[in-house]
Amino acid sequence: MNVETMITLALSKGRIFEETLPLLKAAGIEVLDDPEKSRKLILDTNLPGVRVLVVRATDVPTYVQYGGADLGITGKDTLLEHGSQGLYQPLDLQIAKCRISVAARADFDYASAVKQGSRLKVATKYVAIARDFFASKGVHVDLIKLYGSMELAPLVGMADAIVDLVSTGNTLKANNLIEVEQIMEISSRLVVNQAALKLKREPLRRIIDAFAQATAAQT
Ligand code: PRT
Ligand code: MG
Repeated sequence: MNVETMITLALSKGRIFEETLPLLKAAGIEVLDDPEKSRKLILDTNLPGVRVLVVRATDVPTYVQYGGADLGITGKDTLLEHGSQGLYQPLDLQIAKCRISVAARADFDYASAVKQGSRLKVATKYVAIARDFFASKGVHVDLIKLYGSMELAPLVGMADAIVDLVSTGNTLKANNLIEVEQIMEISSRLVVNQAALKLKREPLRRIIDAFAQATAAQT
């Protein structure tokens, strides 16, 4: 199989990979390796013309944008934060659902601070989303960029609040934080390289259509 006809799909390990497996199955594709067990970064499938790249969640749009992959699956959070330039986004797959929210310590009166026009210290890895959100509310914020474990920042007095993804709410609860405001609902999107869509139209259409049908059947 040469590169011109090979279809390459970029996925991240963990929840997106797991929740994508049923969609792939609907398209007749089975991944032959388990990324949690294998160290391989290129996974074979039952179809000789389809392979899966295992990349960091935040790198999926980049691989697709630059043609390292023909298509990929990525959270709306990642697309908003890191940009979606040049990506065709045909489908909301309704997987890896969560919301992006503001959370604060129980003893911090977020509503009053906002009402009084206080300047808030907010820790997050989503600085672009947070900046837009607070700007739209007219709230002044000092943003502190973190790369993970945002929940810690209010606990050690480094921030008044965080902006982070929430699904069950268990992580917030375990760290004595309260979800004080929801910013938006998040789910994962199919993203496709524009040039690949022209050059490999038929095989990509088949996959996009199968994903669309499987998604519609789920909702
Ligand atoms: O983990 P890593 O640093 O390698 O990368 P990543 O965090 O970017 O990837 P991953 O696989 O954790 O998340 C990929 C995508 O899954 C995200 O971009 C979201 O679109 C989506 N998603 C859905 C989530 C969650 N639900 C989620 N709950 N991503 C992360 N979380 C985290 C959240 O950040 C928090 O720490 O889970 C914790 C909260 O979960 P609850 O259930 O305790 O509320
Ligand atoms: Mg994670």
